[in-house]
Amino acid sequence: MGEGISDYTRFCVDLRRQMWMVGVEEELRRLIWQIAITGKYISAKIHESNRKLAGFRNLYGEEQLALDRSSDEILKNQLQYSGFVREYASEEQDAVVLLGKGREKYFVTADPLDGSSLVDTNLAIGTIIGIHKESVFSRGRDTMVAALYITYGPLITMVYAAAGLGAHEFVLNREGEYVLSQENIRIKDRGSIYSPGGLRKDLTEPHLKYLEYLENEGYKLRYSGGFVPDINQILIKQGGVFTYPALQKSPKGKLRLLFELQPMAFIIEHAGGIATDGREDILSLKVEDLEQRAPVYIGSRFEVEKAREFLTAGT
Ligand code: AFP
Repeated sequence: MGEGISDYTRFCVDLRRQMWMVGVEEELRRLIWQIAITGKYISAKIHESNRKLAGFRNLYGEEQLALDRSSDEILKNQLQYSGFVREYASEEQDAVVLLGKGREKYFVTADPLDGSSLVDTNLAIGTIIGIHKESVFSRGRDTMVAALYITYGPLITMVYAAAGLGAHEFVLNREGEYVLSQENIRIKDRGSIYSPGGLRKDLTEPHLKYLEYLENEGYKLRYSGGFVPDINQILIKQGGVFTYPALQKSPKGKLRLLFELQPMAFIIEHAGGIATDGREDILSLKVEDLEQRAPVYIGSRFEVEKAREFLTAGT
């Protein structure tokens, strides 16, 4: 957006206007806006939730909170009537859901409420969305056209990136509008925080050596157990690294490639950062099935490349 726009004017720029100004094409603008708006309804569910278990388990055998399922329902219903979505894949659904008549433009992936196990602790949690122009069973770099996440914290914020058009943050104001707070967010090549997932006892030797390196370099540990706020912190503090690595007993780590890693990798890359599984770019990994997990190193270029050095030393 033009430099001449005053801060006050900039702050009043709402989501739809900003997407038009940076050049997001119309149908994608309307879809991103419709998804972002569900943040208001999911937030309302969070406020009325009593963390009751829904008595169901998801594809991964994890107990689902009523909140997980209601957040998924809110998203699915909104997308069903958007007119732009052909298929919907969600962490809370056992299979891809056909939403349209087969001619709609987009495929949407969702982790409707990531970190929901934190809801009773009042820590920030989030919604993660990937938007694809063709079947998701391919490489994210070939299929993704946009991604967004919503953070439910002291403020409700939304970050989106659309192919080639940067990464931008909005705050939901009292009137229920998303207004621009940061445009064209850029991550520094080297940061000062690290967000290390996984239990120490389960970590591999090369990864332990990498963590020791970061600690000796004086990186500050910042880890909440919520992927969305932990990634958001690296984006908004403009640097650092989040990792959930290969574990001794789980070489693919914990986080889901389609629902969690691809959207965040898309956004972080649009902010000048990188995301790998320790060796290969996350967006270069082929999605074979919905359950697929991958190790992840995501954030500033220096820290992620340094991880690759430790993990490939001697190979
Ligand atoms: P839940 O959705 O079950 O709370 O898991 C959250 C998550 O998938 C991701 O948001 C975190 O980064 C990661 O798990 C935390 O895992 P640990 O609890 O093993 O640290």
